[in-house]
Amino acid sequence: MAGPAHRRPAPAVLLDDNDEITPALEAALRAIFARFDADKDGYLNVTELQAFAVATNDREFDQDTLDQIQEFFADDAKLPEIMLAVDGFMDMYHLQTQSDEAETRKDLHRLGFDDQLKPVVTSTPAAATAAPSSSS
Ligand SMILES: [Ca+2]
Repeated sequence: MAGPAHRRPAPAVLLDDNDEITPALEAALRAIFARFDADKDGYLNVTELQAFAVATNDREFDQDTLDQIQEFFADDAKLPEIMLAVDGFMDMYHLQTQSDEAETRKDLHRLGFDDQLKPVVTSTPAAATAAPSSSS
């Protein structure tokens, strides 16, 4: 079938029929977690969480949000220190996506993923010169 050269496929599904995180979303979330786990210890501490918050929402988490993360998502074995493991990070996004999928999509865009949950390469000069620019 003839069509436009650049068809836009439907956005990737975030939750499957059982309301579970799809493999595509899980892969994106794991990549995001790894990006913000600056010291690579497998946890997001408060400093790393705040870097994530600023990148996603332009502001740090307030104390209420930190309290919720501590209560519901942080690793129990690390309390009272807030240490968010990747499983807790998944749970956090699972809940958010169930209640507000658009918010998760907005976060993913902010964090450099397209509708297909593929990383968007933006800032390397090589890619910029290789890709022909198109006016829209
Ligand atoms: Ca860390």
